[in-house]
Amino acid sequence: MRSSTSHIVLSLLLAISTAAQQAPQQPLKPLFKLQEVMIPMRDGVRLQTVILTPADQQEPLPILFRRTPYGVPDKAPEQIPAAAKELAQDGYIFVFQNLRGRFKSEGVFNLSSWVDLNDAKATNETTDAYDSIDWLVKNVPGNDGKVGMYGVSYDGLTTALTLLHPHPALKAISEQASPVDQWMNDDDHRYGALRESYDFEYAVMEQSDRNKNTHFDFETYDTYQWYLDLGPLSNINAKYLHSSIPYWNSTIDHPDYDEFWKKEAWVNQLHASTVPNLNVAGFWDQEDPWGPWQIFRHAEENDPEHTNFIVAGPWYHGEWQSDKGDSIGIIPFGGHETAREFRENIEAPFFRYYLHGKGERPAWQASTFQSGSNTWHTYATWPPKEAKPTKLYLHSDGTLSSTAPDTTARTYREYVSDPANPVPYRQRPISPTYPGGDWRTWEVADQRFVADRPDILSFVSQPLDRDLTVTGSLAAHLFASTSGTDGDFVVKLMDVYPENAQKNAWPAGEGPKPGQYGQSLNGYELPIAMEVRRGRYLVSYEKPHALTPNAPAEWTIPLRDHDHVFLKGHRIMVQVQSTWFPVIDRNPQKFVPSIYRATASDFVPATQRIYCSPAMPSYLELPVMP
Ligand code: PG9
Repeated sequence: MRSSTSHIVLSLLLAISTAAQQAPQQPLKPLFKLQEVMIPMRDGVRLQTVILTPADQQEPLPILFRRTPYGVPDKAPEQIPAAAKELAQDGYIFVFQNLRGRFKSEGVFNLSSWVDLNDAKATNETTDAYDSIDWLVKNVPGNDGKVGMYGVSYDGLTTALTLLHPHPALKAISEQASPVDQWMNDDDHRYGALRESYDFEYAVMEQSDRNKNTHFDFETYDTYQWYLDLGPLSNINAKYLHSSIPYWNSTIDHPDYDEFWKKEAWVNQLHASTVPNLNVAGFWDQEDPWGPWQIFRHAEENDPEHTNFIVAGPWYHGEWQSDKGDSIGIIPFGGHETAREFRENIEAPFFRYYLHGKGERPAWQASTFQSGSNTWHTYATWPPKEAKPTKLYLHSDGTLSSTAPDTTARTYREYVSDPANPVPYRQRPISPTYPGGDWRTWEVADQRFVADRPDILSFVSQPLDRDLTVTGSLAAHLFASTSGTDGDFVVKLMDVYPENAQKNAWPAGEGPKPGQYGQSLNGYELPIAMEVRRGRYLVSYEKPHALTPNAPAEWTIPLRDHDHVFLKGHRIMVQVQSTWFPVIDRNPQKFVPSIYRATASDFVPATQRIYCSPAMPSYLELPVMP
């Protein structure tokens, strides 16, 4: 599992062990001294911690600390991997710690973000970080009393949770792709719609065996087929897990946004930038694209010292810690090595300023690598004030334009959504989420793979006569109805490349060859933003309501923050569908008290309508830059 594609979590030092395999014949001079310790927490539980001190250390150094559920390095690195090169040059003592209940760390791993600041006796990821930092600055020889924390995803979450009660020695953090509220968005749900394959496979991975990361043993390679054959979700426990995975049990026991999930939503307790913090977000992060923006906005509520920053780029989950980051899927970044550039020009200077007291603090609040134009940008505030909300209307003839519908002749388009034949979220066969590599880039997959489905509506613009730059938060507003009493709508906003795009995108001799990956950039339908909403939660997240059959209702579907240029000659496309399987569980389309207790006969086809009339205009709202 350590090679798990999504988990850049141990990139810093696990990559070092990989590099060691390619070591030249001569034994290399040791770069670090490794020491393993068990650090006691306030309740007596001891956490397995590995300290890597530079072998040639000349002076006291700050500590860079990372807390993970995925395992710590077991040997000192012999080479510095790409992801750590820029940081290592500045000089740090690197410290890695397994969370409670993982590997040799004592205690129980709850897979929880719950922090009760009012309970003085409680332990959680905030107190464990606090106690560890306290121990480290008092016990690690040669440290200078300053600590930074950083990490991607779960390690980003443990980093971000320090914001709720930081130790005084913690001087800077970079929380990268951290989730904040697992019911509302990111890994496990999208506005209450369950990320079935992710939630299940992840819970199994982390809670089956404390000593390793476990991959569920699918009998069928194409997991689309496996989840379809599974039938109702209750079969996961009935047939496979037998209630042995606590996080999966909690998911099933708490379908709605109840106290359980509200306690997990730690970000609601954050109202200030309590430590200089550099948030990092990927626009195509297939796991945690939303949390970083929430942390940024919450910390922004009180930031008199201007220590709250965000960086975002056209990245899959953790891509900014990969070697180069010069493309995503077959989409090139115009010759930029965005991952290296991020680390060299943003991440390392950030820690250098706050931990070594050298260089400049960032002169911006937000920085992005903008897709489409393939250029770095900085913004004094996010979203930039110049961006103007602009509507793009869906028309009943399948077009998309800035003109509102004016016809009353044909007021809607419709399709039948059948839970027995759900739209695959990516090209089948769909391999298990981990450890294969294809999960990483599914969000940039050419959507032509679903072009022939009758249960998807497409709306497409004319080729653009000039570049259209979209910077800020996007949303879809649909007027929609279903013949059922529950249902989902998925909206996808796409950038459609011209038919001759391929030859211009990659330098001569580089890039995919015609037919490679079965794809070409010619006519490519690139998703820019995609999201789902579930009908039962339109009125209230806490208390689900049945929909009234065939009654149009307004659906607001947030599409998150983006920075993208739709280039001249490209077209904009919007697609609407009602299944997205198995990344999103199937809605029975008949209202039941809990979808997770639905039986096979509850799943029924339904006719879905999208309205495009003067009285009920469906549209996307885009923040368009002048
Ligand atoms: N996306 C993973 C995760 C983070 C936090 C909680 C649960 C899962 C990860 O890649 O670590």
